[in-house]
Amino acid sequence: MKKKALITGINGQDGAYLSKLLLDKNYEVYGAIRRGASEKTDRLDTLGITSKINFVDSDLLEISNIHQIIEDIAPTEIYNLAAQSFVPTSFALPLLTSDINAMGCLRILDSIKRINKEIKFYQASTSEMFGKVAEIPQTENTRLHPRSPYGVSKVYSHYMTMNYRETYDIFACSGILFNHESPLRGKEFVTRKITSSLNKIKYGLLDHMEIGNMNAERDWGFAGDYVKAMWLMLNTDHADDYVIATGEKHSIREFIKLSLHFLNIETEWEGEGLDERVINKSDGNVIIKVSPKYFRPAEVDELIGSPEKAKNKLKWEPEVKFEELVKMMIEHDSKLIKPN
Ligand code: NAP
Ligand code: G4F
Repeated sequence: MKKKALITGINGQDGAYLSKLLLDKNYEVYGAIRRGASEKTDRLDTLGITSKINFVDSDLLEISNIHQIIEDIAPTEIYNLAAQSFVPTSFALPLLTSDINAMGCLRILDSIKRINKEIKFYQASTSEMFGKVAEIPQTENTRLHPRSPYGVSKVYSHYMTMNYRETYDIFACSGILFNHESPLRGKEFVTRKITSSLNKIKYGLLDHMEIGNMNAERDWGFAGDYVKAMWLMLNTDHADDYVIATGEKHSIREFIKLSLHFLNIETEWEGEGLDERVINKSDGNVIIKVSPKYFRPAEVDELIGSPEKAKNKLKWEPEVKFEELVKMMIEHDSKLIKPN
């Protein structure tokens, strides 16, 4: 019999890549999707898999709905990827963020406990939980010190996942994923903002880009590699928590410089701090400015993860390297601008 997977947040970046992976593995895929005026399936459309998904209306805010869809679908595995996932928004909407990210996870776990404890569960935890980092690199045992309402909400769901595993013997895993990007990344996140904006600047559709803290560093991987780790966690011998990362970090400034290189834009960099700016050598125009608008009330400066446990126990390794990732995103955004 085919395995059935229920994915919350199916039209998010990870939901789309995970759906593709599970369909290729011959799963029946059910997608929990928030109903608005129209259904959002753009990322699934890009991967050409929308028609293969069984959609169900769902919102993590609504317990009766979650309970009902789990009962109706009777999934083998649930991947909880839905979240208010943008860190700056969590400072403006801390209660909503907590309701979705923290309570949403608990609503699913408690429904599993009541309906069928054999259902396997994956929780999308995050490196944001390490926040003000206690050690470098961060492992599954590093002390958590979140720096945003988003990070705090994810710490709650992380511990709740462990708690339901230990207390009710549910096969519940928490993947502590470091930043992972792709051509399907939302344009509000810094990587896609850079690849999309610099392409627009190159082709004359945008005058300049405003950016925040270029000194921040992230351990960036490719989303397509990271969803494989989610599946491996639920398809190994016992439930556990794993850091999923590349073990390499790069600054936002490095990401920008590499993007400019792939776009063949030669630049001069001037000034420091809020006065730092980037000038296009070919016409003397300022194409990048720093704006305080994009600085955060509390920053996470340096995230770098150790994927050793995942390498040893899951035999998982990231395949796409940093340069390849930047190139893939730049090329995708170029194609969107010049389709021919
Ligand atoms: P994403 O692109 O922002 O997708 C999140 C999805 O959640 C969207 O499809 C959104 O639906 C849905 N959603 C939001 N609120 C909801 C609600 N109340 N009920 C039901 N669905 C709701 O995020 P992602 O990058 O794919 O990340 C997937 C998960 O991994 C998230 O939980 C994120 O926090 C976590 N994570 C991501 C990263 C990363 O680097 N990408 C790293 C670590 C952890 P709409 O389309 O309707 O808005
Ligand atoms: O791309 P970001 O917005 O991602 P952030 O905050 O690291 O969060 C992402 O990764 C987490 C995993 O660690 C996920 F849990 C979370 O859901 C999300 O997917 O920002 C990255 C860095 C930050 O330090 C930010 O201050 O980039 C810096 N940055 C500098 N200028 C900017 C900008 N970020 C954004 N979004 N926009 C800017 O203009």
